[in-house]
Amino acid sequence: MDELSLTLVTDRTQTRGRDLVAVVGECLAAGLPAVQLREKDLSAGEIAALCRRLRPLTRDYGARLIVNDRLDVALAVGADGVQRTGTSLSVRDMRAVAGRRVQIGASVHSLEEAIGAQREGADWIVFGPVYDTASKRVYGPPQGLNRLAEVAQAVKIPVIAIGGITAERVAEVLAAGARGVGVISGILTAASPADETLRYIKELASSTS
Ligand code: TZP
Repeated sequence: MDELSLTLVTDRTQTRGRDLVAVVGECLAAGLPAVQLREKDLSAGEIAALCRRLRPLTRDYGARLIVNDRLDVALAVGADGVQRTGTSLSVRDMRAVAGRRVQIGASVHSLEEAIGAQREGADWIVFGPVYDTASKRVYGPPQGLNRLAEVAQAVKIPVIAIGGITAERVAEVLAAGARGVGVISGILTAASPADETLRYIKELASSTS
């Protein structure tokens, strides 16, 4: 499965009290190709500790481990990638530090940011929120499918859509030009995160075939 097609973005406050690593583990067993650890309130040391619990699982299942924001942690734990946020080092600085040892994704919220991230050498873009999402009201109103399509047409690197993406919405998001989707609540809050992962995977497969 295309590694960029489905990224589970973590938020351990949304697991309904279940252990985050256990939840991620069952999603990986169901075929999840990528997980981005995004626990913004944790220290670098705590993020590294969580990564070290996730790394063997992602290796066993052949999935990618991406660390949100912290390039230092990504390098220390041998993660596959880092996801740049608006307050992180620039993509250019990250590349200067890491070279090709990790891939670099950039979270963007506008066409200009998307083009800038590509220019600086990002490997992929995460664009959103596409739909209204309780997980990220802080980024204001949803961007919508038209803006997503605009961004996807303007850059050559893959665009991952995020924000309010349910399994039912996968087809229209891919039709707008996204290479894949990033999901928090759609999977983490489900009664069975593994079953929900499978639903996304089936939707992705039928939308790309
Ligand atoms: N970036 C833009 S929206 C978002 C992030 C991290 C949150 C997505 O969460 P959900 O629950 O999948 O809508």
